[in-house]
Amino acid sequence: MGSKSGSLAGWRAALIVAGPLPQCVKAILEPRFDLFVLPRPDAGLVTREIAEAARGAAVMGGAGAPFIEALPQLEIISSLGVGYDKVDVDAALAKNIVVTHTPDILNEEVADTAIGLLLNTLRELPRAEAFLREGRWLEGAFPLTRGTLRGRKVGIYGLGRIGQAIARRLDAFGVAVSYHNRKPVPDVSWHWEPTLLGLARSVDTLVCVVPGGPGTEHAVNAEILSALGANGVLINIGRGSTVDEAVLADALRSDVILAAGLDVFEHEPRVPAELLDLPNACLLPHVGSSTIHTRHLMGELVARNLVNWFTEGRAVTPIPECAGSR
Ligand code: NAP
Ligand code: 8YV
Repeated sequence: MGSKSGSLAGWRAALIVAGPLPQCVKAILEPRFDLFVLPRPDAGLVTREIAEAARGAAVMGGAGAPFIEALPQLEIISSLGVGYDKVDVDAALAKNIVVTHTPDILNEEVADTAIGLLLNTLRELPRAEAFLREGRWLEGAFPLTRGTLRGRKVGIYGLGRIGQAIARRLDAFGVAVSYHNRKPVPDVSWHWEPTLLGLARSVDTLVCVVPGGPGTEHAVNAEILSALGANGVLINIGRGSTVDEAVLADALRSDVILAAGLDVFEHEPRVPAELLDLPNACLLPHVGSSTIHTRHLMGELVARNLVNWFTEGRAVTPIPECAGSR
């Protein structure tokens, strides 16, 4: 990445701000840069003026190859979110463009959401609240739930930054935790299973928090779900593409597993009708990090990556594929 000048050297660089980013992104960048604000990172919205001038882009919602290729002056893509499966990294690397993301600052928020989703799924709390609001409590008590966290064995698929924050919370709940990654994490006490199938066979609750992309696509399939067993619970807070949704809907309908809680879907914001119809699926609209507090921190980091690049020639949080870039 060494050939491009990251220095402002007395002129204002032009940047794109694309997508529904937190307000602080524009507020931080506006005094220092000329901004082109776009509703989304879409090649069709790139005018000749933008193409000739834009040297950096703050994006929410990814950056595909056509968008990247429409911007010949681009040096850096600063993406909101820790996951960057919607950024075409190969297209960026081919053009010597640095990609940055927002790791760590959202770990605790997303882990809180995962625990909330797990408890809502097991104890059916959204359904219990709907029962009360519909006035049905006057007719009798809400039924006892089959699901409980008591006595569960939880397997975490993806014990990274967020996975470890989830595991620490589960320790406090007094349940057994183990995990599967491609390699064991040094210096942690949780048991490592070398395969996902081995993990699924040894637990009754699987929490997915792996990145999306080809390495994890539809990894949660019929074999994994049936290994969890009839008391099995699947939680997905990572990426929707990890789970074969059609197979999951079948498994929920035919009691292969007990229940599922999903914050992410393969084709967001579209959610398969088969899942919407199921009472044993607890479904959230990708809200893992969605608080004003955490999105503000993520926005600040998006902006800081751009400011640092154009003032010091170094990104703050490049994705691993770009680590070592200036
Ligand atoms: P991270 O620190 O990179 O952790 C990812 C973990 O997954 C690593 O421990 C990695 O270990 C493991 N992993 C990766 N590929 C794997 C594979 N093919 N098989 C088995 N294990 C694999 O990432 P993070 O910061 O925790 O974030 C994880 C993901 O959560 C993000 O990429 C994003 O997709 C998702 N996310 C969702 C939300 C939400 O709102 N729902 C919010 C934030 C993040 P190895 O490399 O050893 O395999
Ligand atoms: C965001 C996420 O909702 O960080 C991630 O990977 O999935 C979430 O925090 C998303 O990135 C916003 O586009």
